[in-house]
Amino acid sequence: GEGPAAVNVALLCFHTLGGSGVAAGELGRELSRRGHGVHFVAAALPGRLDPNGIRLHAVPLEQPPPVGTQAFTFALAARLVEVVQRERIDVIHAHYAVPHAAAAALARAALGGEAPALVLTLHGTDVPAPDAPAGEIQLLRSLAHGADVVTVPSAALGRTARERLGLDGQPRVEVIPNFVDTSRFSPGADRAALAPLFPGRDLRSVRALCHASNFRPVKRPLDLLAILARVRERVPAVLVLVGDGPERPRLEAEALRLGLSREVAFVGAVRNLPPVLRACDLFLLPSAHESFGLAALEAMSCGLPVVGSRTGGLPEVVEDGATGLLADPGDVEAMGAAALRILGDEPLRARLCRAARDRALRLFRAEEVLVRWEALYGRVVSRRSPGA
Ligand code: GMT
Repeated sequence: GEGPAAVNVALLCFHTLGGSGVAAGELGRELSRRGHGVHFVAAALPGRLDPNGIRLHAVPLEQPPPVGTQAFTFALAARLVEVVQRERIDVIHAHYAVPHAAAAALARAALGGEAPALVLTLHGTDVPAPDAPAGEIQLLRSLAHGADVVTVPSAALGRTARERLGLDGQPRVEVIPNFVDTSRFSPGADRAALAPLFPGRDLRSVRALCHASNFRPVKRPLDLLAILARVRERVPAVLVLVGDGPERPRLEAEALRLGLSREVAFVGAVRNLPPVLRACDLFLLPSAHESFGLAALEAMSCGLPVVGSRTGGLPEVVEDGATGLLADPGDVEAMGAAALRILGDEPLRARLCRAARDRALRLFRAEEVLVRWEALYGRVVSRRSPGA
């Protein structure tokens, strides 16, 4: 049958390492595959994205003083005005309230009656804490209220956003989860990627733990080493750390202090993550908070069980007891014990692996989630141009 009408979407997102950039990039890729017009208006394309069929309208991030980096929002808005007019944009989809919804609001004010619809996806860090400055909260409320629809990747973030941004009527807050390309992130245990990370080491009886993040303090990266140390009291194990960020130097120093340097491999940003995941036995995500936990979903899609924190939206991704084991944030005793339980019981691990993959396929497949984005775009576009 005929698919939904093609739309022209302007995607605003961060291109840096992190879930929101990955989520926006993957959305762009899938929309383009399905015949929609995809226009990123951003400093650069999100890291993992291959530019085929996708347009980047680049906005320089750094400008010398006296303009300064604060002018990025203005430059983004100005570019957006041009792109909307030239490319006949139907929907602006902003990932992150600041600066993207702010730039979209400026552009829409300038465009007046020709302004396209605005979809705002919150990812968590852009929802103000209760003790944030009053002006900031008011500004974020007004930005969120200016969108046609606000989406969140988890019901947990939806509750927080409704409460802190006063979103209790219009616009609607809709939960559309992040998704994963389940054919690329596929299972198939293969130790090959591990050997070069631990040269000269016999890895046959060693269990491998994996973690991927941007190493912000909210990820509680030191807990990874505490969990590894507990596991190693009983089982030979190594830890593979993917990504980069502010806490990495501290983590390296702590690994050295604990005598774990040879057991921990820092692989940095990785373009092709699935082979690294497939080489490991278990994924760790001990964050203080996660509004979703896209890295955990990618691991599950590769058939890895997850040991992590019972916080935010993570329990909506990882089904505690079925696709992994969760504990309170900071409870490294419990997480270490959970990891040992899984690694010491192969039938249990095999059951969790299968259930992890099944859950990714059932609830978070790109194809399933894209249908929901298309329906949402269709709805906001027809509301803007009735009879069109
Ligand atoms: O967690 C980060 O530092 C990255 C951050 C981001 O903004 O890119 O991730 C947030 O958005 C992701 C995509 O929706 C979610 O999977 C992460 O859980 C969320 N991070 C937090 O809530 C801390």
